[in-house]
Amino acid sequence: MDTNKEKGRLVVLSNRVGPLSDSGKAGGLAVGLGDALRRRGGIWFGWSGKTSEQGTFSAFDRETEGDVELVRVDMTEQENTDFYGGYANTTLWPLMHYRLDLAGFERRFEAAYRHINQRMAARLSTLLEEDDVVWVHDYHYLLVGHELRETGFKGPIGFFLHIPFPPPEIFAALPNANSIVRGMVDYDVIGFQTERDCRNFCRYITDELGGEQVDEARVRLGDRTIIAKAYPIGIDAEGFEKLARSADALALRKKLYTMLEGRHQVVGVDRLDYSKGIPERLRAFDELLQTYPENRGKVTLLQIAPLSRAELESYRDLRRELEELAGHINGAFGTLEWTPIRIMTRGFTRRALAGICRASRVGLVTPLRDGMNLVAKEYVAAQDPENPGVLVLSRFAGAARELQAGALMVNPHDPGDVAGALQTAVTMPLAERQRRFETMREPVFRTTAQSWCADFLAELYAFRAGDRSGAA
Ligand code: ADQ
Repeated sequence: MDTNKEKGRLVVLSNRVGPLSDSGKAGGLAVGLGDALRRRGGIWFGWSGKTSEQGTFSAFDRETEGDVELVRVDMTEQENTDFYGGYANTTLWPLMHYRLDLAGFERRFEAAYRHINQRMAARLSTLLEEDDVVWVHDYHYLLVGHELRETGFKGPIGFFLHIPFPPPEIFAALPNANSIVRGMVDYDVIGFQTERDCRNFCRYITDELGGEQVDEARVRLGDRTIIAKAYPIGIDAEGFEKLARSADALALRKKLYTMLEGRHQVVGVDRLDYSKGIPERLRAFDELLQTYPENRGKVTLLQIAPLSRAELESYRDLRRELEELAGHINGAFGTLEWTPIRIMTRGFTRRALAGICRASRVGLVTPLRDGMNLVAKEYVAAQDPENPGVLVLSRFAGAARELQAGALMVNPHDPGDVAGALQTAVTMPLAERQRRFETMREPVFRTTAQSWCADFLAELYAFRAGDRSGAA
């Protein structure tokens, strides 16, 4: 990457800010963005995670590290409930994951969403300089680009959607869907996890709004021509591999091996979210024990599922369902020496996660729908090349595109299919495990968090104010 061509500070807006330093806590995304910000200098702006009476009018909370400033503002209690719990996670999240059955459409949610997008853009605009390049992240801020243009900002604005974009037939169910998509066209570059998501968005523009697909990467609506492309996100693969080989991870592995007493461990790591297919996964594990009884007493499922959005009913229901299911399966099959399923809802350090992945014979990643799924890539990066485990992967994860040649691909809705793949995984000979691992290792180490950032930003920086092909 030629950084000389990339003049201007980088300004990032995302729901949560940081951490910037390589504290061992930063996930791939923070590592990638942190690198990019440090290289160019800039600002990372977002919500403080706190509520206060002033809300988005609160004083900036500013923290400086070298040439990078982390800037945060609060929200009011009401803004947080209606914007974050409401439109972002009750309306958009289920809709984008093809779950119209779970989506709630309330007018006050949409009003709060438009208000917060406008407020965040207004606050951000007071920090901007003329040469800045702005990169907005995720479904919380679909309209910030539009609102920034209203403040008069003329520099390039990019947007990356971390979650899927559903087919137009689904997205059209959103009240005022047309106005949301029209607002998105004020971004100059829109990045998606997969070509399918990108195609769905472009189809919305052409089929629902009468726009035009100009070429593979560009779409036109009215007087705006923008870039819409897939930029699959990756992880800090070398960093994660290093963590998996660290002395701490090794100590943890030894402890796990002692506990397992020669049994195979299957691991699942997911935020406790209905998009991740965790109950379906437990049912598949149940089916494994029913159909292939030789695994009883020999295979354990460790499900790490940190609580997420616990203020929403659908998430609380999910937790209850999981606990019941695990209780039922453990009650039916467990023995004094062996508990079939263990569920842990606490957070782990990245080092511990890397160690757990390396100690697990199978990585079970079966979302019903997922933008990418970084856990699939982390599982691969953590493996011991001499004795690697097997990845069982949902065909509905964005990661399927890059990993399908090496993973055992499954339909997460079909417990028989997943149980069959688990049986294949626990009995797979070493040579085949190694061959499959090598096939997956290549894309995981090629498309990383760092290269993802660099590719997206190269496109965005090329789109300087004067060259905005869509500018009137
Ligand atoms: P998520 O839905 O959060 O991300 P995922 O991509 O799997 O899903 O990322 C989760 C991250 O959290 C992983 O790095 C994982 O290691 C970490 N994690 C999970 N459980 C943990 C625990 N108990 N302790 C510590 N860390 C834990 C959204 C989209 C995805 C997309 C990403 C990135 O839904 O589809 O891949 O953004 O774009």
